[in-house]
Amino acid sequence: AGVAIAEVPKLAQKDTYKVGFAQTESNNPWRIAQTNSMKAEAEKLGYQLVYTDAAGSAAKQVADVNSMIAQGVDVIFLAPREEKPLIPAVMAAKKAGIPVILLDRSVDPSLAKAGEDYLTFIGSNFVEEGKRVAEWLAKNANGKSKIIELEGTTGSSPANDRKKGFDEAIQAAGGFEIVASQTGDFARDKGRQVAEALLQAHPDADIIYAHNDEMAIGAIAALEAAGKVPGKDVLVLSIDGGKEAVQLVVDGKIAAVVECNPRFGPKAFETMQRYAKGETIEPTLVNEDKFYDASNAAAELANAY
Ligand code: GYE
Repeated sequence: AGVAIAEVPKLAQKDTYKVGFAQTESNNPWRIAQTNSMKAEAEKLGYQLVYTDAAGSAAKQVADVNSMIAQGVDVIFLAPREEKPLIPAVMAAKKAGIPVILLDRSVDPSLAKAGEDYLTFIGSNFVEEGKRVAEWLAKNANGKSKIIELEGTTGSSPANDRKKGFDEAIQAAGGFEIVASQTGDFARDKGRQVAEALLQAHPDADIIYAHNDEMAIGAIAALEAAGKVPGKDVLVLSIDGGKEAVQLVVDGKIAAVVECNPRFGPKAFETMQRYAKGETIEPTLVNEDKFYDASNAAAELANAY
């Protein structure tokens, strides 16, 4: 048996690179904005991009990474669908001498480490995003208190951390109750179905916190189908801040949204270039996120992705 090497593979300085980007799914505007940002930057630099879409399957995403390894890419950008199932892909790339940069979602920190197994994680602080939603409610809920939480994809780092940040801060605020918390898989129609069932079981719920815009938009459809007025009977809050959601803030149907910045291209490729130059890369590179509510949504609409 070989000795485990506690070091990320090196990256040579070259004029051009063949770079892999293993996307997790493409079923929402956030993913599409991220993919477009990666493709645009690769094109700008004249790098060859090997792009794959796992279509929501962690198993396919592992296979996608293995195929990139077989194709001899220089670097792999990976948006791991879930925290645990993508560990073998990270380890296989390391073993093949290919540095991995995690984009937007992370892997289980007890099973793979930044600076050892992969280079770094670039993305938002999801705990903070959940906390910002809770803090907005603590100030602005106006007596509303019974919360339905729509969680993202089970086992994904944004779902885990958006729940942790929100739940802790809402307990600390006092006076709120999470009456139900269930996954809607970050998807619009699943969010609608789950919200419909949970609203039937908890007709007195007056707040819906969705881990992303898509599920919030699904929940609004469920509320309207149940004869309730979003923004009046029930406050809806979400994370992502795409144009459609920011417009819904303008319309009064979403109360507040924390942006999750999907514009990864420039930072992703700059990080790989810094690494090739021999710079030490920080274990986490945090993206800045905006916040939208009735006070700024109209003015910010044009800037939303
Ligand atoms: O919020 C969601 C997407 O991983 C941060 O995944 C990302 C999340 C984003 O599908 O809409």
